[in-house]
Amino acid sequence: MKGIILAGGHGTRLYPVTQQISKQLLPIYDKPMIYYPLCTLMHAGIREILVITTPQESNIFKELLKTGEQWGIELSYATQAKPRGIAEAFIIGESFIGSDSVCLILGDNILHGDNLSTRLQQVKKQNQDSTIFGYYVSDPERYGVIEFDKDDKPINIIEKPHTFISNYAVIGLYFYNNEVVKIAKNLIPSLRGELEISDINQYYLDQKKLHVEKLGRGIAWLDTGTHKSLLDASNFIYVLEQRQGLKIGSPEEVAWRMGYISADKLEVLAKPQIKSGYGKYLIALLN
Ligand code: TTP
Repeated sequence: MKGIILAGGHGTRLYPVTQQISKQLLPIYDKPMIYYPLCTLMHAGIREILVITTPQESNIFKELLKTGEQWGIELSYATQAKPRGIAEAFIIGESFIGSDSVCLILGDNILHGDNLSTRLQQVKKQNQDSTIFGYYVSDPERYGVIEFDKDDKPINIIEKPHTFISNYAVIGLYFYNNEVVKIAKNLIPSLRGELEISDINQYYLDQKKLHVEKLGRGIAWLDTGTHKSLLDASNFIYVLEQRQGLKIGSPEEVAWRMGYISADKLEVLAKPQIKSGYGKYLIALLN
């Protein structure tokens, strides 16, 4: 299975902060935002990952994340000229995906929780035609919301519903079989001119091939699109890291724990980062 991180977009809801810099390069407490979705894919056991950015910022991402070899993974890069929709990721990534299945994560989605790694690995292993995740929220009217029948099967996905459908919002993490490339190529742009990921989900739903995993209480899903949610996400990571003394979203640590890199390699990665405390943390893991 291949992985894609979609990290383009305008970030207009974060202006003026994102006028000159990509949202996904901003810090979430002590790490660049893109580290978090990257770690989610690594936790799922996905090691071949395409990072899609704006053309202007491509080099900064390349300098930050490099080839991925340092973390035992393989990173490639592509650009999206304009934010023409999330589903365009599968067209841009067509040759990268090849004949594989693919997992897409949005560059501004942060997921954290007990057992998440195991659950994602299971989803990958189950190899369903498609799997999306429904996250229980208090304000479903802000999201794409999944309606379930009495047997808990998804029957509808409604964007920003005016009346109550359910509390389960669709998050920015999607697993699809290889058919997704063909589906994306046949999409017609929506009224706002975007290739909509919701149209892809609707296609799988119509074919009765959409599987929904519900994420409940022990999982945090944070998106970071506004000033408030950006600060909330930083505070969340800060509080957890302080309390436990464990880091969230460290690719070095995930790589080491997943067995992608050796202890010696972790030490090498830690050394230049000692001054910020990040490197000290990595060294302490080894002791
Ligand atoms: P959005 O929140 O839809 O867009 P945005 O982040 O550019 O923000 P704003 O609404 O403030 O202008 O995107 C969610 C994520 O998906 C984000 O990480 C950017 C990414 N994205 C793309 O890379 N390309 C796209 O065409 C779209 C629609 C989103």
